[in-house]
Amino acid sequence: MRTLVVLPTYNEAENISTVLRRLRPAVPAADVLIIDDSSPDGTADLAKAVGDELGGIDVLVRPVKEGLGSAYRAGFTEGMARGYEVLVEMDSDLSHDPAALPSLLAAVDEGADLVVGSRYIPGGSIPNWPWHRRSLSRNGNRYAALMLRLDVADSTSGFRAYRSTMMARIDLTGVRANGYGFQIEMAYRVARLGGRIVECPIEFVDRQLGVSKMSMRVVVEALGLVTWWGVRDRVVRRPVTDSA
Ligand SMILES: Nc1nc2c(ncn2[C@@H]2O[C@H](COP(=O)(O)OP(=O)(O)O)[C@@H](O)[C@H]2O)c(=O)[nH]1
Ligand SMILES: [Mg+2]
Repeated sequence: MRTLVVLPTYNEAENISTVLRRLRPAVPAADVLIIDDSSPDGTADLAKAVGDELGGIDVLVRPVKEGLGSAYRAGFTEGMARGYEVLVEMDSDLSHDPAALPSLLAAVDEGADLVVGSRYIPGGSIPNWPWHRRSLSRNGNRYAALMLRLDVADSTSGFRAYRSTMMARIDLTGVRANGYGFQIEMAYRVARLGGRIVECPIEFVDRQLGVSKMSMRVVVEALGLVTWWGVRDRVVRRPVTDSA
């Protein structure tokens, strides 16, 4: 299946070259689209240079930093316009190991509409997270699953593969969340559309270089949206369409 790996970057100059060099042998047939929000550290130029060397790598530069969800929406829209059958998302900081991609893609091949690389199923792990970080993520995921009646152990994971025909049924312009909530919202929308969601165990390695762009604000955004959707689904009982 024709596959596009979408990589969002903001100040990942220390990581992007290694990510691309590990991605290429892991999935030789896949193309790559980097969505860079004019990183001041020159990530885009570096990515272009490595892309020219390795081939099959495009860089889309956006003028201002607009957030992770917005970067993915732009990448997925472009990927669908170009006719890819599978759209992959992963972080560009080496937290997600490109070597895990073939197992995610195999699950799409076997019929999944969305494959989530999961830290919270047997075989999944986060070797170096302190207990408070683990607990926030684990409990946030439990809360989302309960509120949204979502049978996904790790709906905040950003390591995924989508079948394009499913992505095409999602109204991306209506997707509201931008941080961790973006991942939850996308899984929620796929589930509401009756899509088949499969989880595949991954090891999530904390970034070694550069800094995280996520903040408490994106956690609050996710909690607020999940609570609103959960309450709305119980009180209003709207018919299943793709709107959230
Ligand atoms: N294009 C773009 N990429 C972003 C933005 N915010 C984060 N990213 C990228 O999204 C990925 C995940 O972000 P990161 O800061 O590592 O989040 P964390 O792993 O949850 O701490 C990384 O590849 C970032 O470079 C943004 O506003 N625009
Ligand atoms: Mg990260």
